[in-house]
Amino acid sequence: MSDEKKEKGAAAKKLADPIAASIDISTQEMIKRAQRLDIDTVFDRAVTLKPCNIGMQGTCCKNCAMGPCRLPLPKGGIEGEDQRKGLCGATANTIAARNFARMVAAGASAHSDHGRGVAEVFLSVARKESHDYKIKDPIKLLQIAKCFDIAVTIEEDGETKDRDIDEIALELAEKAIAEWGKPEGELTYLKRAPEALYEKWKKNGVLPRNVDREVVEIMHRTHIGVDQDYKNIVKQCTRCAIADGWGGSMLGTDLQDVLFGSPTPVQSEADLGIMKEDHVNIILHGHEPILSEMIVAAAQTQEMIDYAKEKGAKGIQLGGICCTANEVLQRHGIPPAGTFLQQELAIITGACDAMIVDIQCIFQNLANVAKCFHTKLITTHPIARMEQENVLHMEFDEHYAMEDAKKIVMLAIDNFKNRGSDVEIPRYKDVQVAGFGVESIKYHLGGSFRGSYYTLNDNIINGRIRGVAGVVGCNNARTKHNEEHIEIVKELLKNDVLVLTTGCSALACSTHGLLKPETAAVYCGPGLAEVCETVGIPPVLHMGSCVDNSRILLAATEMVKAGGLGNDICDLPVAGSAPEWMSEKAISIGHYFVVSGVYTVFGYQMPVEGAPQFKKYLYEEYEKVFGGKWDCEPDPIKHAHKMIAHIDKKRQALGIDKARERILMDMADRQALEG
Ligand code: SF4
Ligand code: MSK
Repeated sequence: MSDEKKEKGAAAKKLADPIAASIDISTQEMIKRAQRLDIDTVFDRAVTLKPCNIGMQGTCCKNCAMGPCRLPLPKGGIEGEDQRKGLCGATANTIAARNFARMVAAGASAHSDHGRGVAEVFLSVARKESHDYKIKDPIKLLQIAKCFDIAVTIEEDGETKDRDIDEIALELAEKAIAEWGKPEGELTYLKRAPEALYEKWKKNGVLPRNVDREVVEIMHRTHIGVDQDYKNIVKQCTRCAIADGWGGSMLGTDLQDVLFGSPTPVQSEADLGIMKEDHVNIILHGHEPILSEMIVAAAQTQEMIDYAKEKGAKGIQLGGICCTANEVLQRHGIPPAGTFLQQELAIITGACDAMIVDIQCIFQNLANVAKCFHTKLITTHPIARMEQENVLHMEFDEHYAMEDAKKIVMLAIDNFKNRGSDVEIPRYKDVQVAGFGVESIKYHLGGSFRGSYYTLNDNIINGRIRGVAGVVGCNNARTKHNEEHIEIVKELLKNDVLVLTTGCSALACSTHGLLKPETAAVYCGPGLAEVCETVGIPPVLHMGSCVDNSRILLAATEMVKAGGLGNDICDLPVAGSAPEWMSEKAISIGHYFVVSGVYTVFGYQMPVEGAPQFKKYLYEEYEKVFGGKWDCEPDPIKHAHKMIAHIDKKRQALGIDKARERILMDMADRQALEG
């Protein structure tokens, strides 16, 4: 192509407005740099490629080759009987429910297959086949063993003796792995839910049998000509989503904690500014910590540090993207470089010597961006490879974990010398405290003496804390990057709502300085600020990655157990939110929160608008069955206030609404006196 043509092409190319695309200055700077270098990013592609309106409504079916059958909602809605149907007669409700179900199945599969991968490594460690991993949290191992009815003591000659931990680990590993495909019974972890919730699931016939079966059944039931009742399809979504949240994800989180250590609060930094010009920068991106744990260990060996220095660098800087970022942050304080939408931008700095990816949320376009720089893009997982030639595939084998990890780190170090001179790392980063597990919240808010969620509940009952919100999930290039996460969280804090966060939402909060104790004085209402300042915690608690949403379920269960706030999760003054959701995993997470009793609001449009009856079922009627329901609100302030209204509704039902009025009056009076 001639230069003139190229210029015309570039001029005609629609580009994103960096200021409109993101609230992060670092992101804006890197979008501008990419545009200067004529490298397209997701932000530009979102301007040129518009979403399909019918797909967005959830009413496009391509489940057989007679379709795709597309059933958009007519302008002005439906009057009288809904006559829309596909070639086979499938109604808009059936089609939308089937599409929704397949999203739940895909999301549950992604989490659960991740969990299975961890369980397999745990089994190989228990069998002493992998020597580079050790059991780092034996206390958690014993706790989980109890859930599986594994004896931790034995009787010998009338004496009770502790069993060998390795023996318990092996029994646990074998039992845990069976959860994916056992032929009968129900998932073992279901009994960890509050009794009232378990009984509700049982009464409604949605107790999952094993993880894999629930996914397979969704795929079967949504095949042409099988389940044609949207309510019955949603019932299977429920069973599958529970299998994710209270099964595959929860097992994944627990076994990761056993193998890699349960998180405790650590201080770190966040944003693209964590990358260092004079260091070898290795970016870890994806989800499973199996590999990233080893890379962290390898990069911290003196051997690798010396090797980096030999090659002219001052050291090795690791940084994370997406949920791998959360995993290595919560256990090692490795700083995140960014969220889902910043993955291309980390390479655009020109300072990324290697990006190591495993599974989920990895843009295929990374390969095209990496081609413009010296960056080595390395895929490591057998199920997630890239077709582009410049991508290296170095399959990771847990049996040779440290050896493989060192090879990868050395490759990054060797690549340091190939870095061009045109490096531009944004200067921005913020400080954070991350890594609150269920146990550390117990410690910080309950004290080691009480060892329960008593203090948290007490502060909710006395009104200082209005309620608790889980704000989680992705970024979506159809919305302004990070804006909704941050506005919603700030509005919740202002109204005395304690926030628990995971996934990319947690990374957004860390980038915007919301994960530090000092945040309380700046953004919180007086009640929440007082509690956080007394206890010394941030008002937004980082609880890990996407699979770690299971920690939020268990935190809610602990609140029920601590007493005073009803006897089921649906009684608690809590709400959930995924402001900028985009992945199928988010739909599975949303659904398991809903059917665990949580009012859950999504920010970006849900694929239900084309099927009003199906939508009404999820948004209104489902609450009567499970106590939780779906909702969607794109405006961040309205979104937060919907959550707050729900929290207040629950406070009123518990009879604790007056306490809050009293406490705030007391505080205002006190402040007036102090003034
Ligand atoms: Fe159309 Fe029915 Fe085939 Fe779907 S399953 S594509 S609605 S004919
Ligand atoms: S990484 S699923 S963009 S949260 Fe878990 Fe982030 Fe969503 Fe991927």
